[in-house]
Amino acid sequence: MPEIKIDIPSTFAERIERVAAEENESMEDMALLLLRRGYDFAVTRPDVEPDRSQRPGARSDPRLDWWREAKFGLFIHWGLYSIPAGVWKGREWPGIAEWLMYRAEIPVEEYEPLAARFNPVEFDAEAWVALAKRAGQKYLVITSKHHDGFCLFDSAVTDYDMVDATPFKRDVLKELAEACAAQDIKLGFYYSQTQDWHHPDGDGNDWDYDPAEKDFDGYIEEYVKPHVRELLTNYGPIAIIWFDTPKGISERQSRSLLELCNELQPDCLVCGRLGNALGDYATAGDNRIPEEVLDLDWETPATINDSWSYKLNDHNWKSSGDLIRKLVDIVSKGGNYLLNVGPTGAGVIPQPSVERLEAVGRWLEANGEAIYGTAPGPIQGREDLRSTSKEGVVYLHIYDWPADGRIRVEGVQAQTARLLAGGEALAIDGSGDEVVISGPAGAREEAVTVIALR
Ligand code: JFZ
Repeated sequence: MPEIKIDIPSTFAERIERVAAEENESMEDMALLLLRRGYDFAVTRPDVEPDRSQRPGARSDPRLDWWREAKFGLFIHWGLYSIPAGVWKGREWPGIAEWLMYRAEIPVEEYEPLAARFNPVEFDAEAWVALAKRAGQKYLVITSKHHDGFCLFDSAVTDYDMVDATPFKRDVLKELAEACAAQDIKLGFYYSQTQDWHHPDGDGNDWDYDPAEKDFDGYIEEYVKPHVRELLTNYGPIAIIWFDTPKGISERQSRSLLELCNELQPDCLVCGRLGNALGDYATAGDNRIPEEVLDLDWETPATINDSWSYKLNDHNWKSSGDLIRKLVDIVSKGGNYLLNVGPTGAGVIPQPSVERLEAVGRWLEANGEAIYGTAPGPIQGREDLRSTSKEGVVYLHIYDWPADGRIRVEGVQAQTARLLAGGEALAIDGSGDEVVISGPAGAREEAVTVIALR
């Protein structure tokens, strides 16, 4: 057997040693097991899981109509974790940066003081919303409370929030709510209902608190519910509440949260990660795009680089062409794309994200007709193109323009073909169910060229 030598941080080794001892396994077997578990989680999970799925009846619920038309939203992961940005005590931790507290098992006592350093003087709600607008996004979802437990809103049930615990003292969600209303962008709140590594009764923190002593139901009743009440009362109309990582939440608990949301704001959508298949729409695994059209309302939450929250050394930016193709791919299969940015601790959205969002926005400016309000098109399962449709028009989204300029599609009838951007007419030769379009040799746009068939 070839020997591979890997340097792992001693804290990892200690953790493996601890679980190995608990489970009575060798360290080697335990490392293998953990690796396999991670692999299962990352690779073999279905794209859309039943428990993050859509409740019965929601598929025909008109409350979702705006969301079905919108297709494209901005996700924002922002909180205390944006300050260390993946680095703790001089060591860079692997993985998504908003999980730093958990990965490094940072005691609450050591993590809390980050709040005193959270002073995002560059924060500009209007500019963030204007960026979403330029990108062609119709809604925005921001982390009101992520797993680390810190609240971006002024809460009466904790002081661990933006207004009470930071030198900034501003309710940034209030400012965002105002900017969204002014610029006609719908506002959604991400809220971590199960995991809370700061609250003694929340899920996840087993380094400060003994899991056996936790009163999870008390946490839901006396902490989560008052938060949901505040979020759905103090910020005007909220379009979406984006719960996450349901884990062991019971059906009764998920249902009671849903009822509370419905009572406070009947039009507010609840995402599938509420748990127990009770959400208004299904949320796919992060960055996962299903292979085919799903007869569900579903969404892919996705990152532009790898981390959700700002991470100092994550430079793995997807190209704008890649993002445009992902948007098209998702929409052609009936989904929505919730694309994320991670602002810095100072409140700045990283420039590579800004540039890419603007590039998608420029593409949408010319081709939005083939995206917004469309349904999956009649041509599916091809590598070289995607299709959408609306009001009798079929839109072909060409990924790979054939060298001879001729595009053959089956299963559509059309009299005319035009490039959507610019309107140039293309020669079309239709016989029966097959259409041959003679385009220019070489695509007109780098990422995706759209042809409208009528
Ligand atoms: C969750 C969070 O833990 C993460 O920090 C981020 O907020 C992201 C949007 O959601 O992580 C998940 C949840 C579900 C899957 C993967 C990561 N999944 O189903 O594959």
